[in-house]
Amino acid sequence: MKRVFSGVQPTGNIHLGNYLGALRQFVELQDDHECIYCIVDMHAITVPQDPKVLKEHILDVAALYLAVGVDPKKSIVFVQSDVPGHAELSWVLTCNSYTGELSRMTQFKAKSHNKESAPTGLFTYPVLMAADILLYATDIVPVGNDQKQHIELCRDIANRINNTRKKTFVVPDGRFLKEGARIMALDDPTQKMSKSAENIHSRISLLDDPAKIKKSIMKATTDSEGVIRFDVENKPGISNLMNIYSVLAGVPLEQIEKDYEGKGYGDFKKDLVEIVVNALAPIRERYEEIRHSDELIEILKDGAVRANAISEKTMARVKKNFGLGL
Ligand code: ATP
Ligand code: LTN
Repeated sequence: MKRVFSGVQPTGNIHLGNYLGALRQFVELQDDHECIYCIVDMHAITVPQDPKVLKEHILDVAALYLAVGVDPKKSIVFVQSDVPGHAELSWVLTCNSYTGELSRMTQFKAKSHNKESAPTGLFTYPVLMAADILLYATDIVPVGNDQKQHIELCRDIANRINNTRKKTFVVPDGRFLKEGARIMALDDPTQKMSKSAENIHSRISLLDDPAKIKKSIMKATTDSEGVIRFDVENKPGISNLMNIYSVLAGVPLEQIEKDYEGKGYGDFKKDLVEIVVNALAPIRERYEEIRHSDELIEILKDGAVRANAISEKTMARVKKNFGLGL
């Protein structure tokens, strides 16, 4: 069985983009793959975090994993900082990555704003991500499109080490969906939907109530043409909404165009509200059941033990191939 690894940061507001781009794949893969899903808290501290809030967000993401359908009987679910191998391997990879290649990462450029005071962790973030993946001899990494560059870097580092030393790592492939891989912000369809955007109506969080979902969708930016047609370049707003509709309702884009011929954005948006509300209702319900349960803690503890056992094998091989330790 091929091994799958992915992670989500516990930074709050898990949104429809995270779900359609990444989490949906997590569930799809778990029947015929060995899946490992991580809550990457050490990635979250690349920007300042309140410790109490971070703790809560870790449990929020864990509960959301389960609420969307990740099954702990089939998949390993755990918290990154509970397995020391991530930090350990990250240092070894840091010594085998180039400042030049890290300087080219667009996420770093976007988040550091060219500031002298940007945390070094923000710069080396993609190396920690590579460590997450390589630690588990991962074959497949299901993520949204925005992570393509980071996956490429992970492959480059793995190949570089494999080619200059004994073969140490499995070289992973990213898995990106065709539809839903890049959900855009509702208030500005030129930007990706993001957890950190200030305007709460730019995103639909998985735990939003129906009134908030309605407000965000009815306010969503479209265009003045008033025709429901998929055209990302000229009509990014309505195309983004059509994308969400298509994936959640399982209706092809061409069919949506036909169904809404002669109708306006108002009609389309009203229907989309219903589709989104119905899709998220069972997720919210399951989340409420599990979020404050002892079961959740037990699942994470058990996940950490199982993840650690796999990671120790990789670290033993890495130490041997690099001549580290006794
Ligand atoms: P931020 O939005 O604050 O930049 P993030 O949501 O990108 O954070 P993560 O929580 O680490 O950061 O992302 C989890 C997963 O969701 C990743 O696989 C990422 O590619 C995917 N993802 C994030 N935003 C989108 C989006 N707008 N559309 C599709 N997938 C997305
Ligand atoms: N950088 C990712 C989160 C992440 C991740 C990973 C994804 C950290 N480590 C390992 C897949 C595999 C992001 O979405 N921002």
